Amino acid sequence: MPQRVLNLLKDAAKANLADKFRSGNIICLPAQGTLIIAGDIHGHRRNFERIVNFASLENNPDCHVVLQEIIHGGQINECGDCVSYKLLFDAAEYKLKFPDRVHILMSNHDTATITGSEVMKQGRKMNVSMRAAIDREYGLDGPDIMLAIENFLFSEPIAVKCENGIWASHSLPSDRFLDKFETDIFDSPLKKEDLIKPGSVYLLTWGRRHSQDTLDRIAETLDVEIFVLGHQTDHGGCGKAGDNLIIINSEQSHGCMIKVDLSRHYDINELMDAVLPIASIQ
Ligand SMILES: [Mn+2]
Repeated sequence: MPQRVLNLLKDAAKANLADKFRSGNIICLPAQGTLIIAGDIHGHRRNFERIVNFASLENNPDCHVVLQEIIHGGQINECGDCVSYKLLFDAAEYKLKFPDRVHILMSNHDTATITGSEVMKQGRKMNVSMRAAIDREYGLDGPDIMLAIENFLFSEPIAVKCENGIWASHSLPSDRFLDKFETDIFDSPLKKEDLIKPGSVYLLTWGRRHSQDTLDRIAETLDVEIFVLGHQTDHGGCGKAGDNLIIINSEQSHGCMIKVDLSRHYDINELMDAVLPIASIQ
């Protein structure tokens, strides 16, 4: 059993790096097909399954799915610890099944796991909790499983850029760190220190509450029209958080996703109309 999981994570990490749409650490999608963007999942298995069913990638050869922040939340074991790694394994399998069309973005819970820094969710120390659950399930193999999880997370791309001007990432640098943000993280191999404050992957995945001025400056730098981010839960399932920013969240019963036609341009209101409540899917 541990060997199966170790191989799965190793192969899925290779698939992350070998994704044919990956350029540096960005997934660049052409003006063709559809893209489903999900927000934070946080162990919400039912929503993950609904997104997978809706995308039906076996029947839709031009469809891509973007997932993010799979871990930390959802089911717990008999000791009350977080077993969201099981959903991460399922997401890794999904990646392997459709290696060039499933794209799993690096989130701040991922960076915290990779760097071993603590991250709280609803008052719980999530890294401690998930590690305890892994040790309970895998015993002496626990540290190897944990290392394979970290390697998988570290292989993830950090953004998706579409030819139609839409950009998806977990977040963007916040106003006061914008001047410290270095865009070479999009092109160069990532280093662990990029994930530690004030490294630029840290800033990209942890930033919140962006002013319109910041959004406009980043949009110009990255040549982007509309940002679709996760990470912020204060908009419910979805919300407009700027003239060019939509936040989506997929971790609750009222969670949402966005279905984008990659062959056309959108204004922000048209893209808001492309938001779908996940609960509407069987
Ligand atoms: Mn987050």
